[in-house]
Amino acid sequence: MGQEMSVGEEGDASMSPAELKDFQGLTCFSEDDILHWYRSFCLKFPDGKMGGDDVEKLYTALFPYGTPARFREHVFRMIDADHDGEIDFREFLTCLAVVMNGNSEQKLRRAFCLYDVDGDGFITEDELSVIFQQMQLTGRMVLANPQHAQCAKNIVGKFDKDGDGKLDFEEFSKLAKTLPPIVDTIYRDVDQERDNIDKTT
Ligand SMILES: [Ca+2]
Ligand SMILES: [Ca+2]
Ligand SMILES: [Ca+2]
Repeated sequence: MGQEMSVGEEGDASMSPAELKDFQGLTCFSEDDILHWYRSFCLKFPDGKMGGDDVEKLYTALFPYGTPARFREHVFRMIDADHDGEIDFREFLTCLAVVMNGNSEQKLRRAFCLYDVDGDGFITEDELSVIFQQMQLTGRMVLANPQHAQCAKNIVGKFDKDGDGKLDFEEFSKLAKTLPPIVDTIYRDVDQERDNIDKTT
């Protein structure tokens, strides 16, 4: 266990060789990269969790052109995979991996979480409408039809194949294939500014 490092009292935040391997499998980062991120994470966040202010910095890195506060809680959902309200190293690293070199399936899953506001596994018209509205506030997505509610209704109507009035992941995938900006806009600025992430962590 030569590589083992421990963060505060949180036993689950220590990095064993098995975890290192696990992270490698999860992220495709090299061992050196993971240990590099881990060291800076431990240094910055000795208790193994990112608090509110720290997450704020992460947002600034991810979205250098600024995001309204209300949009941030949606981005937080993309990162906080276990929904406990905090970002641990695993969540930080997997998010970083998806943002930096994730495949389209991974990006799609994160995007689904962003749109699925209440986390029930389905995207409703209301959820779609809320995100459209807030994306437009950030200047991220300019919809041909500025009526968010109507646009959301049209989209759900078109892609809701099983007729339950909402989009599951499979239906959302079809939507994203037809309308790539639905997912691309979330990551666009990130791709351009990924170097900033390193500077703030
Ligand atoms: Ca969490
Ligand atoms: Ca939902
Ligand atoms: Ca459906």
